[in-house]
Order: sequence, then C-alpha cells, then structure tokens
Amino acid sequence: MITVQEYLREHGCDEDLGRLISLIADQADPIRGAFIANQSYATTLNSSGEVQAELDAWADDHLIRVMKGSGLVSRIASEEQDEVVECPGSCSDYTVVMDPLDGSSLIAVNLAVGSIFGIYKGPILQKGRNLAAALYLLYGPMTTLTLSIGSGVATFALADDGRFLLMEDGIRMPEGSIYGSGGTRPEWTGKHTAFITSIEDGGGKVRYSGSFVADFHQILKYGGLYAYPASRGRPEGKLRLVFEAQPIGFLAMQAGGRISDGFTDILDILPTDVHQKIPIYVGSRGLIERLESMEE
Ligand code: AHM
Ligand code: MG
Repeated sequence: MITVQEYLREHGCDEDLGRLISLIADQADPIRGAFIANQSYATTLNSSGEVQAELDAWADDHLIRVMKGSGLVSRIASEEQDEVVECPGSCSDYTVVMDPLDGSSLIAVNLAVGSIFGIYKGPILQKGRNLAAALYLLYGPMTTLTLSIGSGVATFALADDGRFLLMEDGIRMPEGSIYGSGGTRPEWTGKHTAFITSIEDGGGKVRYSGSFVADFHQILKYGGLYAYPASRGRPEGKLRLVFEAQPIGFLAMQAGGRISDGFTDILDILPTDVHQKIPIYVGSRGLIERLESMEE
C-alpha cells in the first residue's frame, strides 16, 4: 500500500510542497469530525454575499489556523475571506487558494461535499496552468484525496489509521455521456441550451448533485460534462475562477480532460480579482471541443 507521502517522494515532489500537501491531507479527519457539531447556518455572508453554513466558517478558520502555524505557506486566499491572508515568517513562497467547504448547501442533507485547494509558487493571481499542485478532499462514503502535482492524477482513500492510501494512479478521463448543469433551463443562454440538448439527444444521462467536487469526481472517472454556465441574469455564472475553476481544471487537464468558459481554456485566463466568477464547462476533451466550436 502506497501512502500519499510515499507517492509524493516517488514523484519527485519538492519537499516543502510535499509537506504542505501532507498537512492539508491531515485536515480531512478533523473537518469530517466537525460535521455533526456544525449543522446550522451561520449569520454571516461570505465575500460573494452567500449565507455561510457554520461548517463553511469552521473549516475556513481551521484550515487558515493550521496553515498559518505551519510556516509552509506565504499567503492564503479563501472563498470565505474578503482579503488575502498573509502568513509572515513562512519558509517557502507558496500560495494556497481554497474553497474550504464546497457544496455546503448539501451538509444538512448528508450528501457528499468537498474541500478544494490550489497551490502556486509565488503570487495568487496566476494562470491555472501554473499551479504547482491541485487537490480536493471528497467527504463521501469514503473520504478521498484526489491530487495532481503536474504528473498525472491520483486518488487516495483515508484509512482507519489516518493514512491516505493510493487507490488509483494515472487516472485518465474517458469520453463519456454523464452530464450535469447548474442554473435553470429558462435562464440558460441559447448556446448552452443547444449544447445540453445535443448531449441529451446523444443519449446523455443527467447526474447532478449540487456539489462541484462530487459531481466532478464522477466525470473524472466516467467521462462526460459538468457545467455551471452563464445565465441571462448572471452572465459571470456562479462558481469562482481562482477557488474552484483553476484547481479542478488543472486536475481535469492532468487526466486528459478540459475546462472551458465556453470559448477558451480557463487555464489560460489570468485572473484580475481573487473573487471573480466564471462560467464553467469541465469534462471530456471531445465534448468541450464540440462546445467551443459551436456558434453563439
Ligand atoms: P459553495 O462553494 O458556496 O458551496 O457553492 C458552490 C456550489 C457547487 O459545489 C455546486 O456545483 C453549485 O454551487 C451548486 O449550485 P446550485 O445549487 O445553484 O445548483
Ligand atoms: Mg464552492
């Protein structure tokens, strides 16, 4: 059985980066353990004006405290924080971007949710293609860690003894026909409606839970499409470029898939604001290329 630490060493991961990934992996257990005690909604709004679940705030506080104290991170940008958190005295120049608890509207109904992380060397506002590592924790029937340090994608499962053990390495995203789209059909744009209809006409099977991490994970394994599109009332979509699209897109790309805003590869977009939103299409390469070639 290969642990995540052994995997990182075998793949020649930079030592500080490996320690940081290991530190993040170690937080799966405390976060999972906090679910029962943090079931309600907080009275606070996050930077996007969304009501925070108690667990959103708990996971955010916890992760920031642990990372700040580690000396391994120079700055942290979180979906739950208005401002970038500076970490003086760090021994490295790593930036962590994170969505501490993604899919939090599903906590109360006990569906799978996750935590998303991207790690950059240097400043925050970089193209997703520059990520040194991207990873997510998925709290489902198993707790899993899906990781890329730029040499493919691997998934690990959390064992009873607290170690993450390798389940699958070299994951390749197949072409597939599972699909899920956020938003509502009356609000979708013409191009999005036509694209989804073409998938349905081709025998596509809808599977959408409302948790980006969980919905993406099945696309990673089975192929297909996850979309949170622009809508008539919300041209920028719902999900965030830096915290959600870049790390998940990096993992998709590393598995042979693609991420797009409908026109261009999201990994080539330089963010101008930490909290900016973007329409997201992520999934099998063939499907995303078909979308990009469609007329408006
Ligand atoms: P969150 O980060 O505040 O939890 O919001 C992101 C979530 C994604 O996990 C999910 O894909 C999407 O919002 C679901 O939105 P909707 O309920 O509109 O379908
Ligand atoms: Mg999120």
